[in-house]
Amino acid sequence: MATNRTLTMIKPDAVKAGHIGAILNQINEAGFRIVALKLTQLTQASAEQFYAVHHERPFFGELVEFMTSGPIVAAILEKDNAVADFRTLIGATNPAEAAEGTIRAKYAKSIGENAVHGSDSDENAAIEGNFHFAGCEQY
Ligand code: 3AN
Repeated sequence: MATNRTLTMIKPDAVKAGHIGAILNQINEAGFRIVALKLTQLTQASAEQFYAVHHERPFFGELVEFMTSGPIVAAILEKDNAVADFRTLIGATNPAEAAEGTIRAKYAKSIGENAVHGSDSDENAAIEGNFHFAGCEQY
């Protein structure tokens, strides 16, 4: 089940810039099916929990501040090989290194404000999907 799903967030920078529709369209056109979707805002506590793995990194405070700075769109996406294919679609963490045409190359401003999140493993995709969505919200 988890092997064909991934969790994305359209981050506050891209939401503020009005890119929700364009990014969801690119996701759909790449063959992903949206199986859960919401506009929401992370609290300090929920952002710290979501990014707990990065707690010791020097950018942790900045990351939490940015991710709580405005609404985000959270979505669970389904496709064969979803985790790896979605990371290819979004491009490198640093938009300056992201391949042409990728979501980060088109919409991200910097390594910190990089437009979208994509799960990095099947295990984390399942954890992150359940972090944002109750079972009855996942179709
Ligand atoms: P990815 O989102 O590509 O999996 P990670 O897991 O290394 O990248 O980093 C998680 C998030 O932390 C990134 N999406 C980005 O917002 C932020 N981040 C990563 N590296 C830096 C950095 N050097 N400076 C500021 N923020 C960073």
